[in-house]
Amino acid sequence: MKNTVLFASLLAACAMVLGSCSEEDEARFAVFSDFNYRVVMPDGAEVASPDWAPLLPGCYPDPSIVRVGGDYYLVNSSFAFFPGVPIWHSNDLREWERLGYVLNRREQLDLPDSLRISGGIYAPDISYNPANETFYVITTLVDNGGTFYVTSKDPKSGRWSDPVWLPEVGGIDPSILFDTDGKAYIVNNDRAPGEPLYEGHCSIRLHDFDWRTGKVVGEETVLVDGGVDISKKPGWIEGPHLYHVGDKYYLMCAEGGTEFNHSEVLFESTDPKGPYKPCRINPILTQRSLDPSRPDPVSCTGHADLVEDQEGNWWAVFLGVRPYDSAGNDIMGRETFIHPVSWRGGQPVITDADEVLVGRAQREFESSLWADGKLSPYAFFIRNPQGDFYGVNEDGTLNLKASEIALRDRKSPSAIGIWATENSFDLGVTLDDFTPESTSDIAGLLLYQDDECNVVFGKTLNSYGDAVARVVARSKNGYHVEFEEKLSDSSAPLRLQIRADGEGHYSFRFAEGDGEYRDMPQTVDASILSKLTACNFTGTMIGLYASSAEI
Ligand code: 6LW
Repeated sequence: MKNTVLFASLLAACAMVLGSCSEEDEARFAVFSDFNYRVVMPDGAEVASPDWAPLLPGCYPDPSIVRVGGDYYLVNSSFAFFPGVPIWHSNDLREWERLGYVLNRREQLDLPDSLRISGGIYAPDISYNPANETFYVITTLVDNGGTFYVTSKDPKSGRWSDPVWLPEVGGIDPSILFDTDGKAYIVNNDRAPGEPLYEGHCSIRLHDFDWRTGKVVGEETVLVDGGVDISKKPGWIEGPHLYHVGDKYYLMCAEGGTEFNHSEVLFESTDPKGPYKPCRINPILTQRSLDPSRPDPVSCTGHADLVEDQEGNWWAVFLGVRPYDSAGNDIMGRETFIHPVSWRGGQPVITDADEVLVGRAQREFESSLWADGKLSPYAFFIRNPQGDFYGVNEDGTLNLKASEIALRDRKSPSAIGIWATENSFDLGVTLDDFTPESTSDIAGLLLYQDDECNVVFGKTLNSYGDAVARVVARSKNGYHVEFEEKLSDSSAPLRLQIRADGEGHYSFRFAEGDGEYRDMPQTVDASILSKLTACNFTGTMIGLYASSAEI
């Protein structure tokens, strides 16, 4: 009786919030409350230095930044997650407010079933055209359309245009320079000019961009073939940004690929279309020559963008990784860092050749998934969500439909999450109501790297029909581990908690009603979700999952 009454009220509440759950929608919902994510500072850990370590904890790679007056805006890659392109605002480069997402409408971003999790949106670039007082975000929808841009008069409004596609711009990592003479240029990574001479042989190309018509005009120009010194077979020249400073044009690129060999390099010319020559000091940022077992490392640094503050000081934002072990395994993926820029001999330099960047645990960064009747601005879904499968209720609970989509289906499962921001954290939620009817029904906490590499800790049934708390951990190469504990009261609220210990282990515990927590019998090695294992560009999504189709 209790469940029936509760469920009827939930349908009504859901209809009130979403206007879409209807009586005939007999799908079952899991009801959650008290989602909490707490960063657990390792014993003796120092809080990060205030400058940059990291600036935006969590999977926020490929940062691009622009300043207009006293307002800074910063965007990141978002791959096959929806909404797309996280956008942030700051007035001081220190404290950042999350504005939500640039691509927040289904018409702006099509992430179809089966799209690779590391496909989708790569490396957006945000810029501002004073001639029409308009912000531009240009990016690449990899595996489903290529290069496009959207515009807005006010990023704080959350209103961005529909995509304008630029099929002439190939490759990835486009960025726009609106020059002082009213002209505009798009630079991007693309394939090698001719036959590739080695693995990773790429080029940087330039197109004239007529912002009045929104079209690319003229022929493209190859600005860089290979990298700083092609005789050394430099791989993956990408992430280009063009700057006009004084009488010079600086072309800054990432070189070496976004793993341990990553770096940032710089070229200069007196003409936007070149010829460009490498600057005297290169690379201007890297940590690749350092001992991987050093304390608190920041590795894989590269893919930078520069901004000048109102006092004339220059800063670089760039991506870096804070691995939890010397092998380079990580939980957060590539995060955004910031560092002051010095000018040496007429060129910008981000870090000295021997400078060691140190990444440290951050204060709590984001602890809710929903509040005040709506999802957190950090929340996201896997690919485009299919219809309304969730509802935030007036009583502060959240309904999540146990859909017939499993994580392994490479579709859009019934899952909502945020990015893990530290190697050590406690993640918890209360499952107030969920009545599994088979061993395939499950609802609970999710740790997600991709369709194949993920961990679910939730309530389901065992083969005897008993309610159990079960952990299902899956990864590459057929890795599949399950363990469970029988529940004593299948109708009581179930509190679930996952702890990441900072050293690469996840532990699990649960409590029924107001009872004491009980530990699950095993732990799970975090490396099964590391981007090294999954070979992804992403970090670990932490959130909720419900399904009637197993995992
Ligand atoms: C990004 C490119 C890269 O577009 O990874 O490896 C891509 N380097 O710069 C996704 O982060």
